Formats: sequence, C-alpha cells, structure tokens
Amino acid sequence: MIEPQRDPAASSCDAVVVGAGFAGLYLLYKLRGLGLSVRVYEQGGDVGGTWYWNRYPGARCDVESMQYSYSFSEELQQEWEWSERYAPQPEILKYANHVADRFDLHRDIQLNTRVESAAFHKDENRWSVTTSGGKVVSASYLILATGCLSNARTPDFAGLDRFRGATYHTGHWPHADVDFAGQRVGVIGTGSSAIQSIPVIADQASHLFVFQRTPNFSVPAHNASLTPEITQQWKADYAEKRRRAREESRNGILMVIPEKGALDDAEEARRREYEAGWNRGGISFMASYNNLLIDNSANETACEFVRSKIAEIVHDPAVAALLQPRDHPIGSKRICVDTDYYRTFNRPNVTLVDVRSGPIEEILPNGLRAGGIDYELDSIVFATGFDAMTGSVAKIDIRGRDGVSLNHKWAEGPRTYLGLMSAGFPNMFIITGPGSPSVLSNMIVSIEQHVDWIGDCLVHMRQHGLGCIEATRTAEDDWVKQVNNVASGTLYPQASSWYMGANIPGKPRIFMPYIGGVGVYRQICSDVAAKGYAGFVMTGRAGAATSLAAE
Ligand code: NA7
Repeated sequence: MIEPQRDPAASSCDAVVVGAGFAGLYLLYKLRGLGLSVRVYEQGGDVGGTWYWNRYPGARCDVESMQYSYSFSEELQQEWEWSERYAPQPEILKYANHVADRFDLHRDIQLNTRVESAAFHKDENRWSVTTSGGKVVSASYLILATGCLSNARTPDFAGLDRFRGATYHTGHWPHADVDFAGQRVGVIGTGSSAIQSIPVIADQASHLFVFQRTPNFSVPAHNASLTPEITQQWKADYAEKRRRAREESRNGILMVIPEKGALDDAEEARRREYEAGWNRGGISFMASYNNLLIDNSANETACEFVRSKIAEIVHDPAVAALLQPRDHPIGSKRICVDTDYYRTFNRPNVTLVDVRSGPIEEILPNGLRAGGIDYELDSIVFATGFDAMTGSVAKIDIRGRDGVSLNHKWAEGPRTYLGLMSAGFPNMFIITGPGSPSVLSNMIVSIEQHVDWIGDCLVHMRQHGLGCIEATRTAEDDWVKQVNNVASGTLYPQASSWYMGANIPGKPRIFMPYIGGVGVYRQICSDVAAKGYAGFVMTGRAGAATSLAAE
C-alpha cells in the first residue's frame, strides 16, 4: 500500500487528541503543561464524553463520586463538592465543564468536529489528521481518547424506520427534556443503562414494557446524600487514599477484600457476608470474598444469594424467575448497581416480556412484535449497548506504516502492547485501550495512569531528541498472550459479554481488557519505562511542530 502524501500547507501541532471526555481533558492539561501544542477534536457539542451522551433518565456512575474523580490536582479534589454517594450524570457533566474552565482547556478544544481519518508519514514521523470539516492537521503524535463505551449500537430490527412514535438510545439521549407521561413505553435491553432508567421511566409512563433477552445481576446502590463528615473523611486523607486505589487495589477502587474464599465459610456465615455486601451496596458486593471471579463453585454461592434476593423482592414468582440470571457467573458481566430496579416489576404499570423465548420479530408502525404478540407503544428506548472498546476507534480510518489500516490489522481482534500502542502505528497512543485494565477499572484512575505514562514517555523522547516510538511485534504478541492468559484464569470468558465483543454480530470473541489488576498493570508499565521503554523502538529525529495559527 502507498502512503498518502502529506499536505505541506496543513496546520501543525505536537499532538492531536481525539475526544474531550475525561481522558482528552486530562491529556490536554498534561501535555500543555509539558510545553506541547495540543489540538483536541470532539464530535459532541461539549466536553464530557460518556457523560455528555449518556443523559438518559436515572443515569449515574456506579463508582462512588469520591473515587470517580480526578486526583491530578490537589486543589481540584479539595474544592469540588459531590452531592451524592453516586453522582448523577448532570453533576458529572458539570464537573467535566468545571475542569475545562478551571484549567482553561476550552481554547484548544474544537467541538462538533469528528476525526475522520489519520495517516502516518514515516519520512517525517508525523500524522496527517483529517476532520469532518475537511481540515487537515499535521501532528507528531495522535492520541485516541475516544472512550470505551461511546459507540452506541441499535440492533438492525426489521421495520425500525416505519415506527411512528419516538425512538431513543440510552447512549445517545436527546438534550431536550423527554417526558414519557401518559405514554406506553418499551425499553429494549436489561443491561446497566436499562436497569438505571427503568425505575425512572416506570414512574412517568402510563405503561412500561421491558423487553428482556438476558437478565443481569444487579445489587442496590443505596445511594444517599454525601454528608460533610463523609466528604471530609475523604478529603483529609485524599492523597493517601488515591495512592492506595492506584497501587494496591484490583480495579482502582478502594475496597476491603477479605483473605478468604466463599467456600471457607459455612452457609450461615456466608449468608451474613453477602447480606453485609448487599446492605453496603454497589460493586463492592463482589469483594465479599477473594475468589468470586476465579472459582465457579464460590461464584455460584453469590449468584444464589442474589437470586434469592430477587425472589424476595419480586412478588410474582414467574416474573422473579425470569429476572434471575442463570447463564453467567455473577461479575463476569459488569455487575449492575440499581435503585429500586427489581421492585419496579411489582408495579401494575410494568410488564416484563421475555424476548429470549419469543424474540423481537419486527418493529411495527405503532409498536413491536415479539414472540408473535403485538405490543402497542408510543416510544421505544433502545438500551442495547455499545460497540465497546474498539467501536469508536474503528470509525476512524487510521493508516499506519505503509498505509496499513488499523481496522485491517484488528480484523481478528484488537492487538496492542500494554493497551497503549499497536505495532505498525508509530506515535499513536490509545487511552484505556484494549489490553489495558480500562473498563474493568475505575476509568479515571486508568486514564490518569495512561496519560501520566505517555507524558513521561514524550518527555523522555524530547530529552533524547527522538521523533518516533513504536511497539515491536514481539512485545505486542507477548502482551496479547499475557492478556489472554490472565483472562483465562478467571470466570470472565464464560459470559457472552461486551468485554468479549459478544454483543456485536461478527465481532471477534476476544477478552479485550487486561484483568491482572490496575496495581500490577501500573507496575508493569513503570518497569517498561524504567528499562528504557522495553518492547518499544524509539528512533528518528523529532519533527518540529509549527504553530496552530492557521486554525
Ligand atoms: P449492555 O450492558 O451491553 O446491555 C445491552 C442490553 O441490550 C442487554 O440486555 C442485551 O441483551 C440487550 N440487547 C441487545 N440487542 C438486543 C436485541 N437484539 N434484542 C433484545 N435485547 C437486546 O449496555 P448498557 O448500555 O446497559 O451498559 C454498558 C455499560 O455501560 C455497562 O456495563 C456499564 O459499564 C456502563 P443480551 O445480554 O445481549 O441478551
């Protein structure tokens, strides 16, 4: 393949960053602080990424606010006040905007602009990046901060274009208020987004039909206002708490995991542990024992506990049975965190429809047909998920060395070294890419680690007058093997999850994130850097960036 020619008139900068979510914002702050010129392109109308798009009713983070926030600035973490244990989407978006304002980031972010394509020019060690406006920018580095859950996916249902009512996707929710009052609403899907939105929609709709193909495990959030005392406890010791979350935890979230497995306890004691986890609420339920994600028998005890809770909460035994997951170990798909989800099925205006036994056949002008039954609907909410981890990268036509396309290289599944770079694509970094802890972790912890590592790497290159960094095939092959090996020692691959690409027809089934834990992973990345960036080849002269004055 032939490399495309670079347009000599293109404006230039040191780094183009794709996306102005939490990763893009911190990248801009960090790289600008290192003296690099940075241009951020964001397809949305504002900053915030995931939290800009996912504004469906009930949307909130399932990691606690005091931990789902940046740690890079002591002033920022001391001054920002979260209102609730789990922050609602509008507050997280406000936080993203606050960060952008506070650090004067907007001036280098171009909104409403997609990056359409990018091509590497090996003679100059530079990328040409083409945006949706047709503008071409030349940059030494291309950094994909495109997010892991940002490519919303609506299944290809027959008749969808004939539906006369309104349709919504949870991951692409309108910015105007949506009021379902007096409407017959259908929600398709029962993943995390559906589980958060169903109780809220049920409050508004005259009738809500929930079309469930696969039930998921959900534990209560026990969301509440954050008292000044709790906030103060965190802030008094924030730096140390953050350090422990970064270095010592499995997923970037501080939680206490007992040094015993589920089968080490007798039944009654085990039930007490699970009750305590259930009453604590949130994803730390999975920390009730240390072997829930590696031992099927241990895991089954937790599954059985949650199933028993569902049976207790849901009055109709047939509905309860349908809501009880039986096809995957608990936690092998991301566990959901809810407010009143199971209880919602006791409402007279809510009907659970099993589309496993009777699949959705087609969308009708006035509803949908599933299992031979017609459901009349005014609105349909698709809570059908995302082409996760690789979907947003795949939308950009990225050409690396010799014009090879990233989509072509990743046709059998994503291949990276450390989740940070892919061989054949020099000077291109991915934030929380496949092969890193990413979606298995507190995303902000993983984002900060990647951005800091990249910052250090670019400083190293500048200090040594180097212009090109590229992962070697050998290092990449070894890392892919390591990622697979670690995953295969756990229960995760047993679930048909979006971690595996299983929700996208035709997508290769590969466990995408690195599951060895954020502390271990951070150490591996630090060791690689300490060994002179082992597994990477660094060559070339630094290409001088010119100014962005032409923009
Ligand atoms: P998920 O977790 O991917 O959930 C998507 C849901 O949509 C899931 O219940 C799917 O059922 C369902 N789905 C998808 N296609 C269909 C069709 N064709 N028919 C019926 N049902 C369908 O996405 P979310 O947005 O809820 O959550 C994503 C992540 O965001 C979450 O894990 C958190 O980390 C935050 P299936 O299981 O495929 O049978």
